Amino acid sequence: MKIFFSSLLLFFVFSCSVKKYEKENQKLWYKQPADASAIDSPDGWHDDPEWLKALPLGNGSLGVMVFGDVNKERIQLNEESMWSGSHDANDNPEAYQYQDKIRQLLFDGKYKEATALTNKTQVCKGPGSGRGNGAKVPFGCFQTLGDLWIDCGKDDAYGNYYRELDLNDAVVRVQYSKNGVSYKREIFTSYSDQVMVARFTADKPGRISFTCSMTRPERYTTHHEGNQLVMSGALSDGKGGNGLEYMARLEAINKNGEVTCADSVLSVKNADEVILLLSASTNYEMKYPGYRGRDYVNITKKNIEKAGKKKYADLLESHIEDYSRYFDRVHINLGDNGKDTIPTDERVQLFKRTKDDAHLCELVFQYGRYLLISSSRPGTLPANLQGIWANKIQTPWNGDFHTDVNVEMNYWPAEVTNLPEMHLPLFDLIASLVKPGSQTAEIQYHSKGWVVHPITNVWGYTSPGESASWGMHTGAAAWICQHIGEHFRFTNDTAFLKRMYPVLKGAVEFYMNWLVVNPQTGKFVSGPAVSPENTFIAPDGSHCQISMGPTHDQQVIWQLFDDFGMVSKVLGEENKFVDEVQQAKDRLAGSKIGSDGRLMEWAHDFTEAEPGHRHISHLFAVHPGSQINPIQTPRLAEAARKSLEYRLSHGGGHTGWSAAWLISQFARLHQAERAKESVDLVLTKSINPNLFGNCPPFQMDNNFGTTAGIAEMLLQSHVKNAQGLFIIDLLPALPKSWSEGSVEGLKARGNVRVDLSWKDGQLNEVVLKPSCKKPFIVKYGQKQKVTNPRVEETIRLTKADFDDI
Ligand code: FUC
Repeated sequence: MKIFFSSLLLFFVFSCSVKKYEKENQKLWYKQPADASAIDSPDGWHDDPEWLKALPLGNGSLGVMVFGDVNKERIQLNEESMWSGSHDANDNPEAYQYQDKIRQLLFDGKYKEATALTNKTQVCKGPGSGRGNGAKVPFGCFQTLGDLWIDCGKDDAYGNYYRELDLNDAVVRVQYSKNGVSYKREIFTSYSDQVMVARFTADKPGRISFTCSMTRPERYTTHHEGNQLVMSGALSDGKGGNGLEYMARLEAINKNGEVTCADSVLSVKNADEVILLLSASTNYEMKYPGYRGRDYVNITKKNIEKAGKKKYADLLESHIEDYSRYFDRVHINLGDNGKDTIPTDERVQLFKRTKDDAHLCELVFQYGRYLLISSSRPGTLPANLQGIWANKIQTPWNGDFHTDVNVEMNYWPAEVTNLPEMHLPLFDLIASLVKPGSQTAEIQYHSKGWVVHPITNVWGYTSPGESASWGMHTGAAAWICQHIGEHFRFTNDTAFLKRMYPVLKGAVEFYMNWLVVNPQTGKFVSGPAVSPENTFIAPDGSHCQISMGPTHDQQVIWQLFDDFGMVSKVLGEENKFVDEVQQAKDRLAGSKIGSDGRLMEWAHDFTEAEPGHRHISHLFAVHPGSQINPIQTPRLAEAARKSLEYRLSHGGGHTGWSAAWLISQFARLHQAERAKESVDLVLTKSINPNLFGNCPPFQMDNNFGTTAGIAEMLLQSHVKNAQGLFIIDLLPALPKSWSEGSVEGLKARGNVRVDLSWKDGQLNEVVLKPSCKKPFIVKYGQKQKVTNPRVEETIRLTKADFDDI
């Protein structure tokens, strides 16, 4: 109990002393360290429990996991472009000649033969992603950079232990006492200075002594350059040679005491205070076809040199300034019930029993925003399956960019939770796929434009996957391009649109060539294609995946064509091609309702082989699309609701990302309690002690999906009325358990900032700050109000304003 009160005391001392402003307490905190002496499992797919207690920091490209251990500290290191592998020619020139044959088999209902022929002739050439184990094949794998070890050399007893990650300033703090001395550590990764900074202090002089070393499971050497420790090496190119080159550089700045650096060890003796600076880089460049060229050695030198000239206080200040200008945009209160007095790992366990902790929901909401700011910055790579954090050589699914829900989910919170800048790396990735994707379109499909399938990497992989059952997701390019329209709808940024128009047009060109007419219906259908990773039972009882016109493809291609029409109009692009695309859109086979009232996943009312399947791709049009919604398409929305309930009643939502997607789905269908139950499902089934999400294994998309889902419960704006005005829907899915609360700084489409507060489950007040004069609709319940804002005007409405309508 004494330890508890003292760490509680420390907790309050800390929170009072450091933070610039006192808004919400948004900390992950613990009473014990993650055990740095635990050995990671060599099995890439096996999670390491102690690593999942460590605390993540990131500046978009440099990611670290701080264990906070006392006698021997481990800081596990990542650099976003640490990828084995290399660009490779995986497109299959044999594919094209079989496509019409496969289509005919499918129109004739011969699904078994068609699936077999697709598997034989349409998949990529070569090993593809190595079935998710691509570390040693050209596809490659996102890998750990290595570990920084800080060894005090003795295993002394310690007390008063406390560690935290403060989301308000993105700093990890560790505190403990040992031999009558109180020690503190502060660690952060600075975007403005491009270094990790770790400060070690004690309340008595000359007490800081430790040795630093850097290691990696393979392919590394360390040496010293003057007083700097350097780790470097080259990864496998997947073709038997050396590929990417990398470097990490460490320097210690001491107050009194002595620092020496020899061979592979940096030693500190009897210092009053020590600041460690670490920089890392690789020779990766997102430039097709070589993807190399960055002067990584000098980058590490320059970053350390520059940071080394700054005072610690200035390093910390510029970091907090840079970080909080994004993070502070949104504040949320879901009816705090004071449970933040319990260490985070304990309250996660408690939540499994009680499912009653509004503050944990607030924390997880903000954590998703924190992780996006930490893993996706202008100029960096986008967040991958693990954000930018991985401690393995073989990361699950290669830590790649899966485009059949996962990378999209990573960016669902970006706009609505007011982090549009964090969305930009995704557009760099999409634009970088145009060249290799045009190759794939030409070689595999003899088509103009560009295409990507369900997986891509940092080497421009755009070919199908190595198995048709998941690899033939031809809707992927259309799905990922939806983000272009979304970014514009939230920002009104026409310069961005101009830049991305050729990218969008290229994808449209591919689908205009890819679509064929279904001889039975006269409608345009996509195929041969899969409904991502799902299997149906064909009339002959065989388990198949390939069909013509799976609902998902029809929906994402509709969205792409609709967005192309909208964007062309905004940019004044009027021409024959634009008209043809709109005609094609109207001729696409649409979503249908099956005999049991559910939305059909395939063009035919097939039985699913796995009724509780994790993917719900045929509900794209409910979320993140907008074509199906309770306002304009109530029948389809009801069918979608039935599909969700059916999935859940058969064990659906069993992966973290799948449960997170359910939050947004139910919110879009105005099913408040079901949406909240899905939040609970994520928090009880798919969360680790450090609040990292689980697929399992560890996977970050559900962190982002949960943040986006909670925002969808409080605010929506994806539907337009008949005059094309966005309908800003207030509290569309507010659960009873969040009866009182507020949220500030969310964004609605049309670039409108929205602050909301509610009491007894009813709207208290909404404050809308539009950034332009465009009128929009504000909806609360069934009541709608048209607004004609003047620029920069603030519009305040209360429940009474809607009661009067
Ligand atoms: C898809 C999902 C899996 C996992 C992987 C990264 O294959 O079906 O659950 O999330 O992506």
